[in-house]
Amino acid sequence: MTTLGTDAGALALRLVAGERAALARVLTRLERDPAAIAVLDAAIAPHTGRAYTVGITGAPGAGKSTLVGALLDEALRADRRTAVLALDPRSPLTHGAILGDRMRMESATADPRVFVRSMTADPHGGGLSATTPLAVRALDAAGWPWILIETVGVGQSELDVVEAAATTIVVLNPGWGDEVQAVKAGLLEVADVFVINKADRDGAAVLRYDLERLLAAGPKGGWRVPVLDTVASERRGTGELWAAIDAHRQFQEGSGALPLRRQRFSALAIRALVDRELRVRLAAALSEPSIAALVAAVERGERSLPEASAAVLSRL
Ligand SMILES: Nc1nc2c(ncn2[C@@H]2O[C@H](COP(=O)(O)OP(=O)(O)OP(=O)(O)O)[C@@H](O)[C@H]2O)c(=O)[nH]1
Ligand SMILES: [Mg+2]
Repeated sequence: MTTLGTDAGALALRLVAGERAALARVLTRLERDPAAIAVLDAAIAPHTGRAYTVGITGAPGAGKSTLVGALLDEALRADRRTAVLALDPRSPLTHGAILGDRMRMESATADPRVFVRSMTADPHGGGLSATTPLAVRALDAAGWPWILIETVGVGQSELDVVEAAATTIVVLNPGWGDEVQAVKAGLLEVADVFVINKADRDGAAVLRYDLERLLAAGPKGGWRVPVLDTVASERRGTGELWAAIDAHRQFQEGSGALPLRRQRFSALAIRALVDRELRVRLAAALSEPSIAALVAAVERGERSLPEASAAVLSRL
């Protein structure tokens, strides 16, 4: 334990000093080595709080990765150091996310002013809710001023940390009017900026009309949510998207909303870690030999279900 702690602590110091290889190793350990998380995050904690996080979410295939690639090109032109976390909570067995994402962001990834990292849900479940905020904090402590977080799906989990990014971009495509209706409450709650990507296709105007009608209900906390058209595959509209991100940041800095966003992020991060720990403990409790006797007692009608559940809970 001591060796592990010293080792992880030294690694975190190298990360804070800006060593790229140390950052990559820390991210890998946050993903795969639960025993190192406490030491790593404790070493990182004093150096967090400077980065600005931008969540980019939307359905599979909406063009999020292509859009992020285009944003990176734009960032390089503006000499803006930017890190990307590409999250795929879907099973790696059914989806070739990582290779594809690398290719879509390829033009920028060779530049030292850019850092791209993909994370895929482990096939044993648990998702990425607990790991993501730890990874964001590591990137922050490593000195990346802009962190773009790409993830699939909108409003699917109350633990979705992307929805607590300082600015959240929801990416939609022409022809998705029905989907917009179906999830509109969740969309409106989450989106600080709407992007209609693939605006080269038919139906962009209809979708814009639908979105603007939803948004007509009023500005969100004083912020008027913009609806932008992009053609990410042709690098069109991404300069305007950075401008919208900057405008939202300025708005929040002026209105004092930013500290609340940061608090929401931390609260969700704590919940996600607790949630994961509870799952681990529950699985352990349920695999204890004594559980068989408890189940048998329920089967025989000698214990009620709430009694049995209370007995399991008492072991967590
Ligand atoms: N016509 C058109 N195609 C686009 C545009 N942007 C992206 N695409 C294409 O849409 C497909 C999906 O793009 P991705 O960037 O992988 O989409 P994604 O949302 O990251 O997908 P997942 O990560 O799998 O959910 C690719 O074939 C892109 O080339 C666009 O603006 N117009
Ligand atoms: Mg993608």
